[in-house]
Amino acid sequence: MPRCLKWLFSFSLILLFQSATYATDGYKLWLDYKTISDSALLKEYQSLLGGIQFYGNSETIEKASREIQQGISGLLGMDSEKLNGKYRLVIGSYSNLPKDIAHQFSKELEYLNKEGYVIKSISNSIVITAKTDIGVLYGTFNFLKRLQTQQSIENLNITDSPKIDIRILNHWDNLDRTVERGYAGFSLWNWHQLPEYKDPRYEDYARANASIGINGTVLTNVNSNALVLTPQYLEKVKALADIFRPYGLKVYLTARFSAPMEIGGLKTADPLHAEVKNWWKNKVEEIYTYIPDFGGFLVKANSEGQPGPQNYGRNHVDGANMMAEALAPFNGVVMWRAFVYSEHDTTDRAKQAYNEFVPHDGQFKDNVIIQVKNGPIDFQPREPFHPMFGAMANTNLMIEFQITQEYMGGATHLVYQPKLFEEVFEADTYRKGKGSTVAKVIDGSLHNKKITGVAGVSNIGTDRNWTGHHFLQANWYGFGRLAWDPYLNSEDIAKEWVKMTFSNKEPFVEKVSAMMIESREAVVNYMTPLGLHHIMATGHHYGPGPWVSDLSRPEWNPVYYHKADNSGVGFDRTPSGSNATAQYAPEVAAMFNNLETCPEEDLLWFHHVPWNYKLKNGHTLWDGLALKYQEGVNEVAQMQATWNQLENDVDAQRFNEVKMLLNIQYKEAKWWQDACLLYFQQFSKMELPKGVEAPAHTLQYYQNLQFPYAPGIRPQW
Ligand code: GCV
Repeated sequence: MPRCLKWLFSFSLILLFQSATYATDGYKLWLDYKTISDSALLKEYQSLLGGIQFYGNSETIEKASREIQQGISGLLGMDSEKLNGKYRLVIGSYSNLPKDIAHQFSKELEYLNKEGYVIKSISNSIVITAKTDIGVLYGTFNFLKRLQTQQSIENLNITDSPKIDIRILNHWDNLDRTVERGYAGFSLWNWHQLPEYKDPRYEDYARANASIGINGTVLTNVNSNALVLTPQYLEKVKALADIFRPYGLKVYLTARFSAPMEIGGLKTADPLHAEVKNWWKNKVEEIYTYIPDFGGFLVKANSEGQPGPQNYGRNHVDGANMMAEALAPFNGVVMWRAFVYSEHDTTDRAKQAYNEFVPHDGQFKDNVIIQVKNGPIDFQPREPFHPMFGAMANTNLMIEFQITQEYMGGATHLVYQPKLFEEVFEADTYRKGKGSTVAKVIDGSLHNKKITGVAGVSNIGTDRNWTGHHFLQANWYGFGRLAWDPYLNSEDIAKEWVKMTFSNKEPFVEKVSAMMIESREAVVNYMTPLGLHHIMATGHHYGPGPWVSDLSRPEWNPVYYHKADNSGVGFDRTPSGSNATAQYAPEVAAMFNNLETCPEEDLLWFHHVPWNYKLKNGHTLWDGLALKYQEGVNEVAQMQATWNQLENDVDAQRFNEVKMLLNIQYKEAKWWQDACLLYFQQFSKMELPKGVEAPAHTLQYYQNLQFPYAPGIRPQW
């Protein structure tokens, strides 16, 4: 077929694809390259962009080329072949570019790491280049983002490199396709039909991740199943890895510690046993025959019933290092989780991870990275930062966020989590004096770490819009952006996402991003204000359950965390209580210990406070608590009002879906307020202050509510 016909054909296909699948169901995420509606800007871009020249022939370059053609055809409403503006786009890695162009970039490239890129205007060209093809792909997405967010494309001089090595999603997906704490349908991975049936969605998933710089994915649940390590499943994993590879997305698996016994026929999984070591060595070798760039293992050991080295009288170092040794020859890593707590430790669950891990600082191998949740309990709407951050100067350590909303209303509640991620990154550990932020711990700069990482528990499933709620796509997006650069501003990210996903219209962007930013504090206020935590109902964690006190393990009961009684409420973690504050740097401990300096948002996390204690605004604790709940409910009402004003700016489908979900969120915020205030009122014995709505039902009514089929429940609990 003559070249021009070929192009016409492929251009028509792109348009056909766009119109056939153009729907507002959210499937296209932030990569919906709708034609720019501002005609002046459209003309300007058309006059600036000339032809596109790609250099290189890897699969990754092919993806970048397809992306730019699709993006430009969509955004500019014309065949990218027909562009004849001022600047040609020259795209390729340094080693593939023509020498006369490449040499102009040698300086910039010196400052890039292997995934970074440069976008620069030179005479009549805009050049996107990098050390690697993956860097080129990231640069291509960034260039398209400039068009999507309607920024200037003249005089460009952009260099950017990720600040963190491993930027990874953790899927808590089971082999039967259920998803632990998943609220967006089933697992994307159709294990039954893999490896032959390759759902096109796998590629769409990889492409979306690449567009925000995510470079790894753990396919399986940390509550793991050894079967995924058998040849039958490794073939399936290989099929996924092959699809993901051109997008720079490495595959990792969860490794069940007892696998040598369960699938290997050994009598023990003792990490110091020669046969066990050998089994893992062989298993790892086998995995690399299927997936030559396999990333490594994520391990939950001796936590919530998962097997681990302690079953054999060994410790975390023994377990992690044994796996690390097997992976080292292939440059694989072990991400070993620090989410451990025991019912036999009667002190304070918040202290246990630090106690188990920090004494082993410096003993883990170089390819082990300890994965630590952002706070010391468990992904609450707000937690102080985990005391392990900055406390292990000689151990690689990564942070784990939970993008899926186990403790924040599942996929029903609009909560913009990058605000939470940002708050954690900005927290000051004081481990090397003022300014020792969590971001510096995590990007490795505080203690000069060898490997760095950020993990996010995925909120993705088979729902057509991927995340169950259109706005929760922003949490996937924002996670990726902050994993790339933990110093970014969450509000800027929100605006960027709104522009790419909905509209560039100024009032719309302002209103919607403000609503997103507000949403994080709203959920804290209507669920767990002033430092309350873990008062969610049992098992599914859906809805309030501050009264729960009958579970077998003390630290599974909400009463363990709020300790409400007639004298007050809150967990005393100061030296007069559990002394968990001693695990922080002295400056931080002193701040938390002192009622005067402890941030009120963390008050009940660290102190047991009398009901009539005076808050900084002059209210008693009881009044302040009640008013915070009301504030949370009012904030959701405000979110509803904002959204309802925007009906004409959003397509009907997404408008209505979000509207319905906000209505549920309001109802549930009110439920949280009523149930919690009625419960705590039994102890405070004080009237609700003026401005707080009376509860709709009795406490007993709320206590009797049952949700046996709430989604995301952990099957074995
Ligand atoms: C995957 C919490 C959740 C569990 C989860 C666990 C973990 O306890 O409720 O579902 O298990 O955290 O992070 O391992």
